[in-house]
Amino acid sequence: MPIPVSLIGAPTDVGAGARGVSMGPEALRVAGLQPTLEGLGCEVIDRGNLSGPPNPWQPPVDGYRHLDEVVAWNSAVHEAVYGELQQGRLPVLLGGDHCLGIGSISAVARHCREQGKKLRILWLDAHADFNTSLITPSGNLHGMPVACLCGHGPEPLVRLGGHVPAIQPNMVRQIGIRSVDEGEKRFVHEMGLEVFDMRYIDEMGMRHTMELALAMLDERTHLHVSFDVDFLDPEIAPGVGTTVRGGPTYREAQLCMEMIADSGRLASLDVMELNPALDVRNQTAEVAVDLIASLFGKSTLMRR
Ligand code: HAR
Ligand code: MN
Ligand code: MN
Ligand code: MN
Repeated sequence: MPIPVSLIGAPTDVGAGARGVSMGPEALRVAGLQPTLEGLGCEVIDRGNLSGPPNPWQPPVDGYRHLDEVVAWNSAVHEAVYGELQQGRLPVLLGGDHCLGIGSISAVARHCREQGKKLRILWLDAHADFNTSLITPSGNLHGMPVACLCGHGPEPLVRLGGHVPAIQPNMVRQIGIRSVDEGEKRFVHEMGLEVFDMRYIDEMGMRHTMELALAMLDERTHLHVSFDVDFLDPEIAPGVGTTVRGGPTYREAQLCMEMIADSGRLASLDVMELNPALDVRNQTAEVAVDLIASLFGKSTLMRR
């Protein structure tokens, strides 16, 4: 049976520190996301773009930049993602900045609670996105979604999905991390987040990393992948607002995606932080689409 996939565009950069990720959804479409997934046997509906407030480009207030706008966009994302899951479809959120992971993952968590499913979240990112208003160096909410989902953040974001906290830290595996702020580092440790940082991947390899990140999944597990494109090394993915050197190579990233596909449990996906204003001839969008193809089961040879 073909996998029913729904593409949902969320063209906003209200949570980011640089303008331009609002153009991410269209760049992914131009790079051929829909035909690529159809070529792999998926049945794809493009739902078009959500709408929400424009980016007012104001300084932070009480440690948060654009909180009202971020709440509005996340509410729209929550309803859209939840609606697709209710219809038995696999939502692919096209960001947009990573603050939208709050709306997306709170919807996934709500669906899992109602369906009695276990939830595993893979957070592929250069950043831990675990800041709070007290420790953020920027006030940008795209640096805070994991903390918000775990119950640490502004009230309207923390209770977006109706259940506080939306998730437990032990549901999350972070992979590729290499930029964590000082206060954030302490908070990640305090909350016991499981982080496979770049040093771990260097020393142990992507294969071993993914074996651990995907350990103990079963047929009751809903696997959500939140793919921040800045996860990738800037050599292959320059089109993001916050590049950090020393990320996974093209092959390491492919192996990561292939092993997730092999788990057979992928049930929802975010593709975030792609910034066409900083890209070179849409190459980062094309790399992202290549990797998403692997995530949906494209492989070089027949697999045993
Ligand atoms: N940690 C920094 C901050 O909170 C930068 C966060 C950048 N985040 C993303 N998403 N690009 O991972 O301001
Ligand atoms: Mn389901
Ligand atoms: Mn991120
Ligand atoms: Mn990031």
